[in-house]
Amino acid sequence: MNEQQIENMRKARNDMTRFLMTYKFALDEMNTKLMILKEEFQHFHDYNPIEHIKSRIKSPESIYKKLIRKKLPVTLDSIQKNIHDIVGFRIVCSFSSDIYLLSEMIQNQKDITLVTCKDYIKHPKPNGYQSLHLIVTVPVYMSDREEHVHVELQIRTVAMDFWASLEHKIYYKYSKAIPENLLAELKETAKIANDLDNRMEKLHRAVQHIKEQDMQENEDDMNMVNINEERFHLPMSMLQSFVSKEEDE
Ligand code: 0O2
Repeated sequence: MNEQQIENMRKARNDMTRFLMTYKFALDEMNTKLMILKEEFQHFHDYNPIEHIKSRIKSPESIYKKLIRKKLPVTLDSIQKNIHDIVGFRIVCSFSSDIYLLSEMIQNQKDITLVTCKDYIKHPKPNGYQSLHLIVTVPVYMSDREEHVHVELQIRTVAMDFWASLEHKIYYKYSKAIPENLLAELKETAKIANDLDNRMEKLHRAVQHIKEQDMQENEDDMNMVNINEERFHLPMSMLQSFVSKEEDE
């Protein structure tokens, strides 16, 4: 390579780095949003709807392979326009109902725009795959510009995640076509995972109902508040003042 070619390659590498930085900021932004939702939900509903979250930036190699597979131009413009899963989140929820609750909470945020929603829970894929896929944009504010960056969110339950991870592993190990009987078996296990989710959801509802009844009976904690892992006393007169103001309005 001559000097000029080396210089051009260096510039291309720097452009790619700057380009991917924007996605890293979008990942940070979405992470903060999810942490806030998780903490707020935990506080008011007394349980954690998010079991765990994994996030990743798609590697340049995977981006390149996807462009080639889809016969798209290999340019930064083309990547920005066509590859919407450079930032990917996998959010694993405790119960099926949490998936839709979380999806709604995310979509209700004013600075988030929904681009596509694929509901593989209501309409599982032929192989049995279940998950809710959202593509959204989040704004990223930089020193000289604002960009709306695509983020993919895959939201699913523990059972759906377990199934998808194993199915993925099975496919990776097999270089040949998978025999029909194994495909049928995989589909059957997806049904079992779905049945488990439905039964856990029923149990969860029953327990929530009992908790709500208990809360109505126990008013001892009325003048205490927990914030930032600290327990504060709330003067009763202060609470009464809030209540009378609200009643006046
Ligand atoms: P990776 O490495 O996981 O990111 P598109 O992204 O729009 O070109 P598609 O198929 O229309 O492709 O998107 P879709 O249906 O939203 O699926 C995207 C991602 O969902 C996949 O990413 C997988 O992670 C996951 N997924 C979809 N179908 C299945 C499935 O049958 N089994 C499993 N285990 N995962 C699935 P990528 O692009 O394949 O790769």
